[in-house]
Amino acid sequence: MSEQQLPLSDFIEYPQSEMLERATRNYLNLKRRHSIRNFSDRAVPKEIIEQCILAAGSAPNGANHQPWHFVAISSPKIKSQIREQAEAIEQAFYAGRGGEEWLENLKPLGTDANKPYLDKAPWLIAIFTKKRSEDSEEAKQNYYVHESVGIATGFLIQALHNSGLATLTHTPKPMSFLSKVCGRDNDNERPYMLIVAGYPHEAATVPEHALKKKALNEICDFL
Ligand code: IYR
Repeated sequence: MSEQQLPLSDFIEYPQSEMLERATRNYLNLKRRHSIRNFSDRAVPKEIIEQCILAAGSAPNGANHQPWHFVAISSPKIKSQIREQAEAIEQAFYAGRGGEEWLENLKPLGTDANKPYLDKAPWLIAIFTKKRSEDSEEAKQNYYVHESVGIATGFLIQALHNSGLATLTHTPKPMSFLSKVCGRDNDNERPYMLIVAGYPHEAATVPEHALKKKALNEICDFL
C-alpha cells in the first residue's frame, strides 16, 4: 500500500506579537475549568455533545487507529441505572475498600458515596478503550491505548468547557459495571472514564483544595 502525503493546509500562523497573548488567554480560560458535583438538570442539546465528541475523536493517537469509543447518555433510565450501580460501588469504597490513605487524601474534596449528579446532569459520557480496532477486513492491533484515550478525554473536557458546559471526571472503582449498562460488554473494550456534563447548579461550589495548583517551577524544568 502506498502512502500519500498531503500539504498541511490548515495550520494558522499568528504574528509573534500575538502569540504570548493567545497562550495566556488560553491558560486563563482553562484555569476557569473546575470539576463540579452539583449540576442543574437543564437540558443541553445533543448537537453540542456531538461536536465535542468529534473534537475528542480528533486527538493524536497510536497509528491513527483511534482506540476509543464514546457512549453519550441522556436517557433518564440508563442514567439512574448508572447512579444506582456507581453508588453501590462508592459505598464499598468509602466504607474502607479505598484504603485509609486514599480516603484521608479525599477528605479535602468533601466527596462521599452519594452521586446525585449521575441522574441529574443532562449528559453522561462513558469513554471506552479498545484493544483492537475493527476495520472492514480485519481487527487491527491498537497502540498506546491509554495514552491515546487520555489525550482524547482531555480534548473532550476542553471542548465541553469551551462550549460553555461544566464537567466532572468520575471514575468509580471498579468501573466494569459500565460495560453492561452501555451495551459494550465484550472482550475488546474496557471502561476508561465517565464524564458528567451539563450546566452547574446555581449553588455549585468548588473545593478550596482543588484551586491550589502547583507553581510553574514545581511542575517544569527548562533545560
Ligand atoms: N470515585 C470516588 C472517589 C474519588 C477518587 C478520586 I482520585 C477523586 O479525585 C475524587 C473522588 C468518588 O467519586 O467519590
